[in-house]
Parts: sequence; C-alpha cells; structure tokens
Amino acid sequence: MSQPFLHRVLARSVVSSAALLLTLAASGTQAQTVLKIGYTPSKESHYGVGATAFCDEIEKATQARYKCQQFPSSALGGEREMIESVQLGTQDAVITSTGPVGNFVPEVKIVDIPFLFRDYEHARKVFDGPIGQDLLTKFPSKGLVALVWTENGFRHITNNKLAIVKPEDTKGLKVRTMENKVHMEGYRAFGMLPTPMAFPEVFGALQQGAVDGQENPIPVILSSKFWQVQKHISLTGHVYSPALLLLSPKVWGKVTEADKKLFLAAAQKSAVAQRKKVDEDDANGVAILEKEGMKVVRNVDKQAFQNALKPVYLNFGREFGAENIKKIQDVH
Ligand code: EAX
Repeated sequence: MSQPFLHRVLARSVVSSAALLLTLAASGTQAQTVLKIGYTPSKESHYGVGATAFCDEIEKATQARYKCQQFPSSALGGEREMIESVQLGTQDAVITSTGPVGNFVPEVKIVDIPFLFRDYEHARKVFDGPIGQDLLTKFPSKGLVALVWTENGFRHITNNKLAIVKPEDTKGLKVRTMENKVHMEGYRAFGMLPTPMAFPEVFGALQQGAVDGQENPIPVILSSKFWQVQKHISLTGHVYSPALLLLSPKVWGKVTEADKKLFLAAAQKSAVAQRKKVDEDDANGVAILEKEGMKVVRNVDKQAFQNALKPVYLNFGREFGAENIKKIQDVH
C-alpha cells in the first residue's frame, strides 16, 4: 500500500467519525441544553434579530449541544419580571433595555440620562469601550451575567393629543415611561407627567386612553404597531436606550471555559445584528409610520429640550458624579 493512499484512507476515516459524532449530537445522544430566551418586542423586531443571531451561532458553534427556545412579545413577562426570573434561574436569558436594569445594578443608571449621547456612533463607542465594558463587570455580584451591550435605539415621543415641538408642549401630558427613575426625573423637567408601566401593558393603555402617549425607539414603535393607537410622533431622540443580553448565573456556571468563549463570540455577533436592524429601522421606519397615518414632527426644538434639563443635570451630577458624566460626554 502506497503511503499517500494510506493517508487518504486514514483521513477519510477521521472525517467519517467526526460526522458520526455530529449525527449523535444532532439526534440527541449527546446532552443538549435548550436555553429559554425572552424579550418584549416581536420576533421580527431588532430584539428578534439579535436573539436569532445569538441562538443560531451558539447552536452552530457547539454542534447543537446548546440551542434556544425564543419567547418574543413579552411571552415571559415584562423586562423587570424577566430579569428577576433570570436571577432566579427559572429563565435562562433575556435581551432587555436598561429600563429596569438600574434597579438591579445601580451603576448602570448613569447611562439612562437624557441627551447624554450625541448619536449612535458616540453611544456604541462608549459601550464597546472601557466605560461600557467596566459596567458589565458589575453584574455578577447582583446575580446576573451580562454577555454584551446591545441596542434598543434613540427614543422618540408619540401621543394622541398634539404635535410636540418644544418641551412646553408636553406640559401635563400623561406619558407612559419605563420603570426608570432617571428617565422620569428628566421627563418631568420637560413638563410631562411620567407614568411608569411595564411594556406588556402599554398597547392597551394607549388604546384605552389611560395614558396620552409613550416614548420608544422607531424599531419598537414599528414592531409593536403603536401607530395603530397613536396619532403623533415627534423625533425628539431625547434619550439613547441601550440594551443588554443577560444570562442566568445558573447557566453560566455549567458552561465550560471553551464554550464560554463561544457564547461571548455569539453575543458579539448578536449585538452587531441587532444594531444593524436598528440602523435599518431608523432609516426606513419613519416613512412607514407616516404611511400608516402618523403625523411626524421633524422640526423638534432639541436645544429647548436640552435646556429644560439643565436643573436636573445638576442633580444627576450630584448622584452619579459630574466627572463620570463628563467622561462619557468626552468620548469621541
Ligand atoms: O426594550 O419598555 C420599553 O419601552 C422598552 O423600550 C421595550 O420593552 C423594548
């Protein structure tokens, strides 16, 4: 038998035993862990895109030793509830906005300050850089594992009463907000009456007129069909809304060191995909909302909104350290 021939035979048998292992894994002979991942918007939303990218990637990278079952559209509850379940380990993963996260990890609150980020580039740079990465390290002591910063988007105000151009226009307006004290303090300074509420209740509250309006990024307004129950949208972009992919420590504790690397790489890919969907929705979504009948206010007096915040920025400076706010603003 010639040497090259022997090599070819040996190589082929290695390939076929690898294929056999794959088949065993796929047929369930090898243990498979199914991770329950939840989020509030629909499967078609930016969150769905992010979750699918994460799930596809871990399934592929671990030869299906790990896969996911997705629970979109608040099927496992609102964001606060899901984070609690992830802490307890009754839910494995969640993609959530930072809305309620500051109630679990107080260090995160600073990133919810209105008008803190100039644009997407600024925000993404901060979260992918040392400030954002350092914040991720604060989660384990609070019973959560933060795999990556991902994105919800810049938030805009919708309502049924009037075309909002300047902060005074929001005076006395009952606006649903997230359960987030930093947002609420800022919005009160605009003139609004902030009404905190979990996301699953928002559509009904708008429909029944329990609140006049709400504020969310274009991808959420689109995918949740808020245009069916809201007349006006003002492109205020008054706050950047970051998101996170959180995992239960119960899961993370069982993942091998090698698989942890695969999970982290999958999380990175998921954030890239989710941000790309935010970019697409921001570019195309306003025209869609307009076509669906919403009245769009583009000439928002952003400077006036920013000026209205000056007094509360002093409070934020006292609470979070003016130098820490400046550190974020100084990222270019
Ligand atoms: O994270 O609650 C909200 O308004 C959030 O933006 C939504 O759940 C997506």
